[in-house]
Amino acid sequence: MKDYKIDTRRIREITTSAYLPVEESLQFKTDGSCIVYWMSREQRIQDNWALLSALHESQKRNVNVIIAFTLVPQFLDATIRQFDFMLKGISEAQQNAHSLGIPFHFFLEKDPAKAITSFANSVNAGAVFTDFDPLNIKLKWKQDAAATLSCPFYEVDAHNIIPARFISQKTEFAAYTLRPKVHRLLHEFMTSFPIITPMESKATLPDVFDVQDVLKKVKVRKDVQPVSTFTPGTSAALHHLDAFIKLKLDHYHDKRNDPNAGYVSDMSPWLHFGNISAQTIALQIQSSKKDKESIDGYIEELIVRKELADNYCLYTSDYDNFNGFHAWAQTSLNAHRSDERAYLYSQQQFEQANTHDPLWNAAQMEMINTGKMHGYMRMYWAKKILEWTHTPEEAQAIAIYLNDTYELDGRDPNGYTGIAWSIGGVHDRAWFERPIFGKIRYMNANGCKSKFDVKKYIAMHSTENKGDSLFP
Ligand code: FAD
Ligand code: FO1
Repeated sequence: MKDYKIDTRRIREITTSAYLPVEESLQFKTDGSCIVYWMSREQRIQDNWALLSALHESQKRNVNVIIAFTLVPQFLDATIRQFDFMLKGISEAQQNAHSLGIPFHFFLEKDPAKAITSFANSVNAGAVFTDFDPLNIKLKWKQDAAATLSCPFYEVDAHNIIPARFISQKTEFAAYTLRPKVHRLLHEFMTSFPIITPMESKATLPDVFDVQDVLKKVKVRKDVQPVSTFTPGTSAALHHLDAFIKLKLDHYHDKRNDPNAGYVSDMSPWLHFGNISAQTIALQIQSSKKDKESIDGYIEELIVRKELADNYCLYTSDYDNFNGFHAWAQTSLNAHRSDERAYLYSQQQFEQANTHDPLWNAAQMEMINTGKMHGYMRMYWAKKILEWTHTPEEAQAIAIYLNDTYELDGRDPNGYTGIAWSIGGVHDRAWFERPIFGKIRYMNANGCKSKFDVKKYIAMHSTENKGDSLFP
C-alpha cells in the first residue's frame, strides 16, 4: 500500500486509568512480531480508520497486522435477530480481510479481555489497536484488557467523523452547542479513505468461522426471529446507500418524518454494526448534487445528532438511567410522580402491543415485524411509555429493554440518547408544565395526525399484518 497519513487526533493510548493523546510516533514493544487490531464496533475492512492506523504502524515497523474479533455469548438485550445480522456481516468482513492477505481470527469467549490478551501474547504483538466505543460495557472490556496486555494499547475513533474525545471534553448541553464545533472542524476530518490493497507478505490465514455453527452456541433469546427486511454486511449497505441517494435523498427534507413515505435512509443497522462508516456515507451524500436542503438535513442527523449521542454516552455514564437527566428534568419529573396515570401497562403488555392506542401498538409491531421503527414514531412510542407507567425509571427501563431486544440498530449510543431525550428531555429544552411529563416535551396522536396518514400507518403495521416487509 502506498504511504498515507493518519490523523493521530483519532487515537488515544489506553492505560488502566486514562485515554492519553498520542504524539506523532506510537509505542511498539521491542521484539514485537506483529500488530493486532481488536475489531469490535467497526465491523468492516475498507474505510476503517482503526484498521488503517494499525496497518500504518505495521508498515513503519515492518510487521503484519492480524485482526481479532471476540464474540461474547450474550450482549445486553441482543437476541438471535441481532446476532444473525451481525455474524453474517462479520463473516463478509473476514472474507474481505483474507482476500487482502490479512489474517482474521474469530473467538467465542465470555471474557473478551482475557481472550485478546492471550491471543496478543501468543502472537507476540508489539501493539494492540481497538475501536472507540462509549458504552459502559465496552469501556470495561478495554480497562480489563489494559490491565493484562503486555504491549502498548491504542483506541481509534473510527465511528465519528470528528473524534468524540477530540471535539469535546464534556457533556454537550444540546445539538446547538455541538453544531458549531462540528462545522468548524468538519473540513479537517472529512477526508477520503486510503484503499487497502493486498498485502505483500503472505501471512497464514486461519480457517473462516461458520455463522450457523456459532449461532447455535450463543446464549440468546431465539423467539425474536431474524428479519428479512435488511441484508447484513458491507456490500448490502453500500448498495442500499446508492439506492437511497438515487431514489430518495431529494425528498429527505420534506418527506422524512412521514413513516408511510419511506424517505429515510435506513442506514442505522449497518451503521450500528460498523458495516459502513458514517464518513463514507457523508462523502457520498455531499458529492451527490441532490437537493441542498435534503443534503444539509441528512448531514445534520448523520453527524451532529449521531455524534451528539456518542458525546452523551461518553461523558454521562448514567446514559441509561434517570440520574443522567439534567437537574431541571429530574426536578420536574419528581414533582409529578404522584400524578394520576389514565392508563398503566406492564412491560409484557407493551411488548405484546397490547395497549388501548392502535397507533402505539402499530409502532411496536413495526419494530417487532421489521426490526426497525421509523424515527418519528420512536419519539411518540417512548413518550407514551412515560405516560402509561408508574415512574420515569420504569418507563426508561421498559423503553431500553424493548428497543434493545427488537431493534436491529439497538444497544447503541443513539438509542440510549434517543430514549433519554424522549423521557428525560436530554438535549431538549423545558416546555410548559403538564401532568406526568412536567416540563418534558409532550407528544400525542393529534400531533401525528397533523404530520402523516395515521390510519394508513396503523393498517400497514397492525398486529394482523405480521411479517410484512419494509419495502411494500
Ligand atoms: P435517517 O433519518 O436516514 O438518518 C441517517 C442516520 O443519521 C441514522 O442512521 C443515524 O445514524 C443518524 N440519526 C438520525 N436521527 C438520529 C437521532 N435522532 N439521533 C442520533 N442519530 C440519528 N438510533 C439508533 O441508531 N439506534 C437506536 O436504538 C435508536 N433508538 C432510538 C430511540 C428513540 C426513543 C429515539 C427518539 C431515537 C432513537 N434512535 C436510534 C435515533 C433515530 O431514530 C435513528 O437513528 C433513525 O431512526 C435511524 O433510521 P435511519 O437510518 O433511516 O435514519
Ligand atoms: N461487539 C464485540 O466486540 N463483540 C460482541 O460479541 C458483540 C456482540 C454484539 C451483539 C449485538 C450488538 O448490537 C452489538 C454487539 N457488539 C459486539 C458491539 C457492537 O459492535 C457495538 O460496539 C456497540 O453495540 C455499539 O456501540
